[in-house]
Amino acid sequence: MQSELRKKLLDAFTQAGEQFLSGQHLAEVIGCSRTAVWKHIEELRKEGFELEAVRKKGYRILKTPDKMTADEIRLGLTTQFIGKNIHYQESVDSTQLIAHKLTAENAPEGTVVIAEEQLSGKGRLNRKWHSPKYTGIWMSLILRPNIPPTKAPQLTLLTAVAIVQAIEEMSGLTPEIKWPNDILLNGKKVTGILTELQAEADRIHSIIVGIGLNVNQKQEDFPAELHGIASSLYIESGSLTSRSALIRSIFSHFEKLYILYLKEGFYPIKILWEGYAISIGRVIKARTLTNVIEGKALGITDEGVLMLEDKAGSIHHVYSADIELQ
Ligand code: BT5
Repeated sequence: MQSELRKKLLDAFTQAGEQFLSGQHLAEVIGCSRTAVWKHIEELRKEGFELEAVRKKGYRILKTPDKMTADEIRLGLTTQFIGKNIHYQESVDSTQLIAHKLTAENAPEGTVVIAEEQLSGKGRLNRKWHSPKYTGIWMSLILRPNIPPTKAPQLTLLTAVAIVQAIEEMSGLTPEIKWPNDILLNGKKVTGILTELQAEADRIHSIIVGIGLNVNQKQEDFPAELHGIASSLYIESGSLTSRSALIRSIFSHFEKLYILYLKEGFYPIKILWEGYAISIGRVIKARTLTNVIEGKALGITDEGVLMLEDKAGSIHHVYSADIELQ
């Protein structure tokens, strides 16, 4: 976790934009000595920030490194609670495991675990999630909504909408959502979402939403088994995207949707979700843990459950499955 002083310093630079901030002003805002300000500025430089220092004017930030450190993300972040606490590590087994641990230590809602690389990133049903270094966004978000456990899957759908909105904003690409947890570009997967729950029968302790987003990978960065299945924003758009700017965008879209959801329920999210959904109206195959249902996807219920109509005209409610588009 970063220090409070560092947070205040980056908030001050965020508000100042291109304006210079004097050492004296920074010292007052942050509540420390000018020497301490100078030390923090030197630390930012070591992390790869480029700062301009001009006599009698002060400091301003010219360039930020393309890392996803808490500092890098914090500069320009305008959310109230999502991403306000960032736990950053270069290399981890899985950000989900760390998030579970932090949850047990009472980390506040909105805490995020971010890594540059995962050695055993996981998908649903313990599948593997390929998470190479410095190319994608591998993160886990801790939430503590006051909803019954049965509604937890709605947060997967909400997260998908937030990510699609952020990708649209940052890259101009138009992704589609494949129920329940895939985001596709040109039919290939660029994002997977893994929602895990800590709950009692009728009460949620926390929800940990894992997000894996392929950002700057080139084709050759994917292992052979993912060729033809997976893609990245770089492959689809031809340009590199700043991962930290994309994370800030995800945080801000997510927070708006989440606040709306807590206030008004799932219905407004459902309407947005349907606008991006790929499978609605198409014949699909849903593989659940116990069987395979083939039918036309009619849409999702007001609760987020997929509705399939089979050949005989019966309607099936699917709570969790892998979907194959026919
Ligand atoms: C998912 O599972 O799509 C959920 C992925 C969640 C990953 C995040 S990263 C941060 C957090 N920490 C973790 O350890 N996990 C979460 P599922 O629907 O089961 O899809 C898994 C399948 O996607 C694999 O079996 C592969 O076929 C494919 N896959 C693996 N890595 C991929 C990648 N980087 N891009 C696209 N597809 C991938």
